[in-house]
Amino acid sequence: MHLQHHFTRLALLLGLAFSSHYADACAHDDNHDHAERATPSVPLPPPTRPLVWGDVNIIHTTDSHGWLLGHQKKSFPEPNYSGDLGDFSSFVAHMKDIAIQKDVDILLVDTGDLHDGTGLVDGSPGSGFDAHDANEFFKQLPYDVLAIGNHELYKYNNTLNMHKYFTPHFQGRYLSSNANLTYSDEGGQAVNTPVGDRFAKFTTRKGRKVTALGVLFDFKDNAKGTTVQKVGDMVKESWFKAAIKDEPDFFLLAGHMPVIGDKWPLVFNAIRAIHPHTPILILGGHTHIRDCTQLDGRSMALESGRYMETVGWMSVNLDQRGSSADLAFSRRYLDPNRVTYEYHTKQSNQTFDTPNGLSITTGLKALAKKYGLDRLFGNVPKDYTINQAPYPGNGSLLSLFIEQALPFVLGLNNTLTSNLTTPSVVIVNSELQRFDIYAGPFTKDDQISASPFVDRFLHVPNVKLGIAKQVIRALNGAGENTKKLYRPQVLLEMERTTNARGEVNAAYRRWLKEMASRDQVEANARDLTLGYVTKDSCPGIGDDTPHTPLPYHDVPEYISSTPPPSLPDNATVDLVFVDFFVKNIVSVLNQLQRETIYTVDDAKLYSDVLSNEVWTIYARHKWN
Ligand SMILES: *[C@@H]1O[C@H](CO)[C@@H](O)[C@H](O)[C@H]1NC(C)=O
Ligand SMILES: *[C@@H]1O[C@H](CO)[C@@H](O)[C@H](O)[C@H]1NC(C)=O
Ligand SMILES: *[C@@H]1O[C@H](CO)[C@@H](O)[C@H](O)[C@H]1NC(C)=O
Ligand SMILES: *[C@@H]1O[C@H](CO)[C@@H](O)[C@H](O)[C@H]1NC(C)=O
Ligand SMILES: *[C@@H]1O[C@H](CO)[C@@H](O)[C@H](O)[C@H]1NC(C)=O
Ligand SMILES: *[C@@H]1O[C@H](CO)[C@@H](O)[C@H](O)[C@H]1NC(C)=O
Ligand SMILES: *[C@@H]1O[C@H](CO)[C@@H](O)[C@H](O)[C@H]1NC(C)=O
Ligand SMILES: CC(=O)N[C@H]1CO[C@H](CO)[C@@H](O)[C@@H]1O
Ligand SMILES: [Zn+2]
Ligand SMILES: [Zn+2]
Repeated sequence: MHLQHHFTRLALLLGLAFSSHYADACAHDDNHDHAERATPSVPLPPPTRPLVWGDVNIIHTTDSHGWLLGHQKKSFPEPNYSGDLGDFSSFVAHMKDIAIQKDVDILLVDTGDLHDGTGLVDGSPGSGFDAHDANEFFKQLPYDVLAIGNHELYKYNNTLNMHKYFTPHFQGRYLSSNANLTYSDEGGQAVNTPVGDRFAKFTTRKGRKVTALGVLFDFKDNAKGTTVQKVGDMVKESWFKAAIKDEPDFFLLAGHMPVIGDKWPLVFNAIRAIHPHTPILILGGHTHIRDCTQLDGRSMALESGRYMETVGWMSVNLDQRGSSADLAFSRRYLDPNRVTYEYHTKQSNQTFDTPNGLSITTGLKALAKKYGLDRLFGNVPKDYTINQAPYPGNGSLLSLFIEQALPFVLGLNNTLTSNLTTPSVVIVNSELQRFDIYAGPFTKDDQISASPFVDRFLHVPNVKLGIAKQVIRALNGAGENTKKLYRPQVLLEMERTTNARGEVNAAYRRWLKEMASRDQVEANARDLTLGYVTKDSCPGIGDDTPHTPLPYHDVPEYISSTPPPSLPDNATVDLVFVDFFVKNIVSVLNQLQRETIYTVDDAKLYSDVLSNEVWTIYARHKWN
C-alpha cells in the first residue's frame, strides 16, 4: 500500500517531468525521427531524449585527469563511463556534421586538469614530463578553447612541458589568463610569460565574434617558477580591460573554477559593467561535480564532472544585439559511452567510428602497453569502494587497506629500526586512496589510479596505546575536548597540506552524499541504473540518462588499524603513519601528553615499502 502510493506519485512526477522535456526538445529540434532510430543490439539504457540544439552549442570536458581510455571495469556504474577518447573523437566529428546540417555553431571546450589520475598521465617513464605522450592524443581533438587547471601547475616540468608542446599546437586557444611560468631562454634570460595565452578572440563558422578567457581559481600551491594571479587582481589588469572592451557576439569564459561559490562573479561583473546584455557562456570545473547556474537571464555557467564520467552540453539561441530579454539556454550532462554517443549522433555501432577515433583508441592502448600499465598483479575477488560501502566494513577499500593490506605488507618487510614483536597502531589519511578497486584484474594502471601517492611509513616508538587511540580521535577532530583543542591550530594547517596535494574532494563527496539522501525514496521506486543524479540551479532535468544514486557512506579523514584487543592502554606501541602528516602527529602527541617532548626527528623510518607499493605487494600474495 505504502510502496504503491510512492510509486504512483513518482510515476506521475516523472511522467510530467519527462513529457515537458520532450515538448521542450521538439520545440527547438527539427528532427522528429528519434523514435525510429536503430538501437544498438546491446541491453543498455539509452539517453531519454535528444539534445536541445541552439544557435551556439558547446561540448564541454573538464577534469579528465588521464581517463582517456574510459572506465573499463565491469562493475556498476563504471560501464556507463566506458567511452574512450577515440569514441569521444568520433562523437565530436558526428556532432560537427550535425551542426553543419543544422547550420549552427558548435564549439568544443576543455577546462583543465589533464594531469594526475591514471597511468597514462601520472608518469611517462624516464622522460620527467608527465602526460606528454597522452597529450599528443588530446591534441588530436578539435578543441576551440582550452583552459589550464591546477594539476598542470604542481610540477614545474609539467607546466614547462605544456608551454613548450601543448600551447603552440592550439594556436592561441590554450588559455591561462592568470597563470604564468618563468624559465630561462637560450641566452640565460629569465622569461616570465603566461603558460598559454591570456585570452582569445575569434570568429565562429557562422561568423559570430567570440571573446574567450581561461581563468584559474585562486590556487596557491603551484610549483616554484609558476605564478597564479588572484582573479580579483586579474580583472583590474589593463590587458583584461582592453580584452573585454569591444563587444563580441558572446563571451566564452572557460576556466578551472567551480561555477558556484567561487570567483566567477568577479569576472562576470567586470564584463557586465560595460556590456550589460552581451551573452556570457561560462564553462567551469575543479570540484568534479555536475553543476549549473545562471548569473542572469543572458548567461549560463556549466560544470561537467570529472574523470570522463561526464560530457557537458550547453546551447543557446541568440537574439538581437542590445536585447535584454532572457535567452533560451539548455544544458545536459551526458554519460560518456558509445550508447549515448550513438543515440545523439543517430549512428549505429557499425557507422559510428571515424578513422581518427579508431586511431586514437589504438594509439592510447599502445601507449598503455608501452608504459606497462597492463602489467597484472592479481585478480580482485570483489569490489572495494571508498564511499559506496560503509567504513568499517567488508566492502570498504579503507577497511581492507588499514586492517588487512597494511599489516600484511608492513609485516612482510620490516628490516629497519622497528621490531615486529612490538605491537603497532597504523594511521593513514583516507585520501591516500584516490579511486575504488573493482573486481577483476588488478593492473599497474589500477594501482596508479587507486593509490598513486608516494609516502614513506614512519613510526614513533614507545607511545602508550591509550595516547595512540587519542591521536586518531584528535586528528579526526572528534570528542568535545579534542575538537576545542586541535581543530583551530593543527587541523587548519592540516587542511592546507591536504589541499596542497590536490587530494581534497570535499565538494565532490558532499555532492554524492546529498544526492544519495535526497533520492532515497525515488530510488526505491525506480528501476534505473546506478549513476549520478544531479539537481543543479538551472531549469529542467540535467542528466541525460536518469539514474538511481550510488549508495554513499562518509569516511573519516584519518583511519587507524585496530590494536590487539587484549592490549592494555598503558602498554607501549609503535605509532606508525605516513610522512606526509608527520608534523601533525608530533604536534598532536605533544598536546596529548607531557612526558616526552617530541620533534619530527623522533619519527623514524618504519619500512622500506612505500605507500604506493602496498596494493601491488598485497595483490601478488593475496589476489593470486
Ligand atoms: C625536469 O626535466 C629535466 C629535463 O628533462 C630533468 O633533467 C629533470 O630531472 C626533471 N625534473 C623532475 C623533477 O622530474
Ligand atoms: C605574466 O607574464 C606577463 C607577460 O610577460 C607579465 O606582463 C605579467 O606581469 C606576468 N604576471 C605575473 C603575475 O607574473
Ligand atoms: C560495437 O563496435 C565495437 C567497436 O567496433 C565493438 O568492439 C563492439 O563489440 C560492438 N558492439 C556491438 C554490440 O556490436
Ligand atoms: C565480513 O566478512 C567476514 C569474513 O568473511 C564475515 O564473517 C562477515 O559476516 C562479513 N560481514 C558482513 C557485514 O558482510
Ligand atoms: C624486502 O626488503 C628487501 C630489502 O630492502 C628487498 O630486497 C625485498 O625485495 C623486500 N621484500 C618484499 C617482499 O618486498
Ligand atoms: C623487540 O622487542 C622485544 C619486546 O619488546 C624485545 O624483547 C627485543 O629485545 C626487541 N628486539 C630488538 C632487536 O629491538
Ligand atoms: C598497566 O596497568 C596495569 C593495571 O593498572 C598494571 O598492573 C601494570 O603494571 C601497568 N603496566 C605498565 C607497563 O605500566
Ligand atoms: C551504457 C551503459 O554501459 N550503461 C550501463 C550503466 O550502468 C548500469 C548499471 O548501473 C548498466 O546496467 C548499464 O548497462
Ligand atoms: Zn580535477
Ligand atoms: Zn582542479
